[in-house]
Amino acid sequence: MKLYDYFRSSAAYRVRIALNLKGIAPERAFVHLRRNAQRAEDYLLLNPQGLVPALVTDDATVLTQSLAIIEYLDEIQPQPPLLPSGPAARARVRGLALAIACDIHPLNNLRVLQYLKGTLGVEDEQKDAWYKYWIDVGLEALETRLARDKATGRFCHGDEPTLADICLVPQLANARRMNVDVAPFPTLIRIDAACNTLPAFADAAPAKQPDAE
Ligand SMILES: N[C@@H](CCC(=O)N[C@@H](CS)C(=O)NCC(=O)O)C(=O)O
Repeated sequence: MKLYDYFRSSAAYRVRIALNLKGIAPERAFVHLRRNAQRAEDYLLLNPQGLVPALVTDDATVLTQSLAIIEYLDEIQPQPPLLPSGPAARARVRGLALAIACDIHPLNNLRVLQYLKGTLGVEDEQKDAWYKYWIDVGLEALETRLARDKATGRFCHGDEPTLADICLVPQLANARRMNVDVAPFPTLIRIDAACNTLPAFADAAPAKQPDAE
């Protein structure tokens, strides 16, 4: 397998955590997003969306979208499972993961920020306010939900890491990098700390990647 990765990409960070949990170590290729390598012709041939991650499987199928890639990994290597058993529990975990992957992360993606600044001409201050606002709104709802639900345990769902934790940890790392105050989210902080005691999470951190700058 070959993973197209970038140390600071939170979507790629999700896939790195899942690969580590599964004990799978693919070949890696690094797509430098700040240098727009995601829009180079050779990468667009692989993923016309011009986004990382992409995973090329052993039979040369190109997979895109971090959550689809993670579910693929979970299917080819079922242990440890990344989704709990039971339809309602699985839907809860997917719901938490999608709240991050669909409703927080895309609003703050590099191309969105570049469009705000480059095309719409907003000031840096306004762009940063946009970034922080959407993270804040999203994390606040997640905090309420996780603090209230009985199903929340050491991790987002019970006492084993799932797809929800795989999405939460990179999103919190992003928030901290952008100096968003995460103190109002104690449950998220607690779960993030629990995840990062596990080598699978800690080793996937941006600073530990070969392309880290
Ligand atoms: N929904 C996609 C999102 C992928 C994505 O947005 N990747 C970002 C990095 S986290 C990217 O490649 N951005 C490049 C750009 O915006 O130009 C997934 O989960 O894989």
